[in-house]
Amino acid sequence: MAKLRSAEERSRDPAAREMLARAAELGIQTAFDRADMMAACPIGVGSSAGACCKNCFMGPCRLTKDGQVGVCGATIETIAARNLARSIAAGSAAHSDHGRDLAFTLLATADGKAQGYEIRDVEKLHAVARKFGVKTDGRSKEDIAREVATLGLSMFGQQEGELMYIKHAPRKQQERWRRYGIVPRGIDREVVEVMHRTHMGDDQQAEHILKGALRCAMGDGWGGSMLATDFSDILFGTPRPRAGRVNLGGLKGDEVNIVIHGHEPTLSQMLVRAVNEPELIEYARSKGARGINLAGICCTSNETLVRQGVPSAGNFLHQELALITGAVDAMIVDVQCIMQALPSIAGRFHTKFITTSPKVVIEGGLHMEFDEHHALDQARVLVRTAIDNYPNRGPVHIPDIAEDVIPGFSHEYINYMLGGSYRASFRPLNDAIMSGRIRGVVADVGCNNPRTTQDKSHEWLVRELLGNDVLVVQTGCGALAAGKYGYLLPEAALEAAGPGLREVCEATGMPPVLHMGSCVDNSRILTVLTQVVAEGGLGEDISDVPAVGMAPEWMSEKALAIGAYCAASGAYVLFGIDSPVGASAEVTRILSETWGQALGGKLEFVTSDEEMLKRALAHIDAKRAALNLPAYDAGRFGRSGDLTYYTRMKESAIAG
Ligand code: NFS
Repeated sequence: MAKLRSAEERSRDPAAREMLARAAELGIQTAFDRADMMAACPIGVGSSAGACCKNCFMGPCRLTKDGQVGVCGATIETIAARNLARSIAAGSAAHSDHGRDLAFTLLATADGKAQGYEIRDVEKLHAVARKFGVKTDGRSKEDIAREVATLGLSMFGQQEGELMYIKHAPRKQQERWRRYGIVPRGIDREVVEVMHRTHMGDDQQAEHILKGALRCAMGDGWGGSMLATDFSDILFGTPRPRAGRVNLGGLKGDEVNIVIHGHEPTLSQMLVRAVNEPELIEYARSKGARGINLAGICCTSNETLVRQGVPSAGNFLHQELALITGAVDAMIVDVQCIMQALPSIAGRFHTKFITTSPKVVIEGGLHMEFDEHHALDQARVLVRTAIDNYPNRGPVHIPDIAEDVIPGFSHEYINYMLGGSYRASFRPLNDAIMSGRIRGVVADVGCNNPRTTQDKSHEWLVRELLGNDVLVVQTGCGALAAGKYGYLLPEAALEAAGPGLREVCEATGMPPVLHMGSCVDNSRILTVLTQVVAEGGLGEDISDVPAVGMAPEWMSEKALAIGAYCAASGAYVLFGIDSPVGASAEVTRILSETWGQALGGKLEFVTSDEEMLKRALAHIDAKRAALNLPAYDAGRFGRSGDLTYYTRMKESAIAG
């Protein structure tokens, strides 16, 4: 029988440990148990133990020895590259399809056909219109939005040329992309081409297969995801810092709890509106509840946390645990990262588990299909369904654990924060990096994975990076992880920050850990890096900047797509857990050396957090040296600054 790990080995989070004990008491299985009981297939998509090809039915072929080939003669290099390419295509498809739906919502909003939606951020609409080459003078916001949305939609079916967003990257990086042949033509075209190229009997040279994968990932990062972020901001507002809370303690014992889980902000934004309507609050009271509490999981949570401060019940591995509290009256899901185990856990309680996307139906769930044309009415029906279910609650167990956070750092806000409205600029950040007060920047992003201790790597790496004077930017479940341990509160994070970083943060008012949004918002990080390059002094393209991306607890194909487009964009990217291409030394080399030479960025898989930190700091220091910047010296700084700013910021956040 498989050995079950202790609660401490399963999660770093005390709230999760408490709920795991509760799950055991109730005899409910979670992903933590299933990960212990189901050993990962050692060859699966690929690992040091071998690789499996199931792209045709002569196999599946299982290659475990050097020089072995599949029935068609496919080598381990081809198989490892093909498997990775297909994962990247799936991840890119998921992000980009999310972008497509937002484009349709924007179009319907412009046409006055999307009930409840409006163009909330006209400034952002104008900024995106300028990027798209759309005229704004003398035109109504609806007119501009209609053209912007139509152009956005056309990027999916574009067959030739270059995706428009590409020309907004640093010039040198664009040239590298053109030389290496990875500029995406159209978002959908690149996904289709990877699927074609990896079909039996097609592309059979590892580097060439991976070039196709990079081109596809570029269509995500500099296409579908970037568009998703831009259009979400236009419709729902560009994030600015606001107070919120993260963890299961955000659920309320005496209110109707509605948990929204998945990725798209479309329905969740309408739910935010509906739960604040006086008639529905009154209706909840009529059922004996004190009010209605909306809480999120995964990236839907990030979307509503950064925009409205809606509490987050936690990251990926909290989805089952939230249900086990018995306090969730309805869990409403849209797309992505939704475990199939949820309906059966919901069935152990009174919880209504509701699927809403036309793309996602889950056996055992109640399907109430969402249609943006009647969004607000549908949101009201969903809220009523949850309220009607409140009186059916049985015993409730909610851990009294949640942490205050201040998320919402869009690149627009960072720009403003550093310079104020009259001289908004990245100059103070560039200067701080150049002087060595800030050693470099790390993006810690990505999932939880039950194969490792939940949040342990995120928490340890964020703490160590801060202590090494590294500014941390975050998105996705990594951001929610950091939030649980206090790193998204400026004052608390400063306690962990090294002297130079602390000095800069105290002087400029910038927190040392910046929560920038959901996983599609990794595109915001590309924009920040582009602006840092444009500001001057830190090289000519993203690969010159002392910056690293990492996903220490990754699990999804979307994470691989992000890793690929960040590497293509010039970033050094480190992934934890294990390597999906470990079966092939040649593919491992291509992702690092070949991509490094051609694009300036690379993708590496490492299994230990210590090694990840070591490589990240070594890369940052090497980039500093290449720019002729002073070597990082922890002892040089830390004697100025103004701590009172943080005392004030915390007080105002608490005052709400
Ligand atoms: Ni990203 Fe968001 Fe989380 Fe991983 Fe899933 S929620 S899109 S894939 S698990 S970070």
